[in-house]
Amino acid sequence: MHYRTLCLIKPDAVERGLSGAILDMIQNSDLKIIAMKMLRLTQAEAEGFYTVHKERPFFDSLTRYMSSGPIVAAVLEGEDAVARYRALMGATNPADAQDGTIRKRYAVDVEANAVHGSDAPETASIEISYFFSALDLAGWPA
Ligand code: IDP
Ligand code: MG
Repeated sequence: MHYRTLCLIKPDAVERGLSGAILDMIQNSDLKIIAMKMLRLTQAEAEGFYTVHKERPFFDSLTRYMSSGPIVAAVLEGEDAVARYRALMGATNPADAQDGTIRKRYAVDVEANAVHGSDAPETASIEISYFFSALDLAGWPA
């Protein structure tokens, strides 16, 4: 199936100047970038994005970190884009991530782990619409 997924380059990676290298890895894996922007979330906006994690002990720290500086948001498209981008990102904890993955290469720790990727096609479409309007994606066939 042809899917879209949401990619976020998180504040730790943007701050270290890794956006270009990460986007390069994405494009080299045949995922197409069909929309992209740089922005900074408020903590309330980060809480809205990560609402599924609101009962987790790391929620406050996570949302403070995600609002601590600019991020890059991008919509990726391709065959099995959701699963393929998850594989390219690697495990949540970089200590468990495989060689050649974005997190193995660039994550600092389990929280500041460089990138976000949607975990299923259904969550991908909700997450994409958190950052992008229909008009932002209008140039591409659905
Ligand atoms: P994912 O980003 O690989 O999908 P999730 O379990 O959905 O991982 O967690 C969302 C984000 O919350 C992670 O990417 C990471 O930034 C943070 N996080 C997850 N587990 C922990 C933890 O145990 N301590 C601190 N932060 C965590
Ligand atoms: Mg997740």
